[in-house]
Amino acid sequence: MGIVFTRLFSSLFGNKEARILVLGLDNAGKTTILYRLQMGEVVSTIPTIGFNVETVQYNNIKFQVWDLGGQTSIRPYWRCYFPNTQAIIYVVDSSDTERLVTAKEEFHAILEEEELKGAVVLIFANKQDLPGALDAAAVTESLELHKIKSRQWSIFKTSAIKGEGLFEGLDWLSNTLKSGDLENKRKFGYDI
Ligand SMILES: Nc1nc2c(ncn2[C@@H]2O[C@H](COP(=O)(O)OP(=O)(O)OP(=O)(O)O)[C@@H](O)[C@H]2O)c(=O)[nH]1
Ligand SMILES: [Mg+2]
Repeated sequence: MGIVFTRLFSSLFGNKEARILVLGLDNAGKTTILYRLQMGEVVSTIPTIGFNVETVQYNNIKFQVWDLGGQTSIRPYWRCYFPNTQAIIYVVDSSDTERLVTAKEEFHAILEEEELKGAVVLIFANKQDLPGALDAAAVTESLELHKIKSRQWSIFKTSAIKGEGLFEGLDWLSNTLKSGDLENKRKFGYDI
């Protein structure tokens, strides 16, 4: 009863929370993006060993954003964070064309994960400010995004350094998560 009431109350006042994982190869710009979103600033980063977690309030959603280290030796630990995840933000260094194949393989491995099958996916084609950065269409092709089945996804061009594209992506994410809730409400009478 208490939980149902809290859910109804939350949905009435739009006080939703969402757990988001930020994944991608090392050096893609994940930590820079996290702090750009949270503080509106470019922070100087060092490679993440483990994770950073921050809350970002946007569009009536409290995003709990987990930024995980992307180095090869750390990637196997990503799965420890998978349960209860509503969305993945997958960050790609669009100028690192040599590692796009690896980025694609890691991306599709994530999509195969049972625990993430309900998660919506937002792709950031980051570092658009760098010369030679691939545009969204080329990153879409490189990551073989057309192979994604039964899942909501979208790709945005971003520059974490310039602060471009990030909130457009969060807009898409919040709208997508809210419309998912509406569907649940229609089906079950309240958010699940
Ligand atoms: N030019 C440019 N550089 C960026 C951008 N985003 C991040 N960087 C730089 O890329 C480097 C790596 O950024 P991080 O945010 O630490 O990368 P990460 O994905 O968190 O890396 P790991 O923690 O090792 O997984 C830093 O020097 C950032 O300043 C961008 O949009 N444009
Ligand atoms: Mg990092």
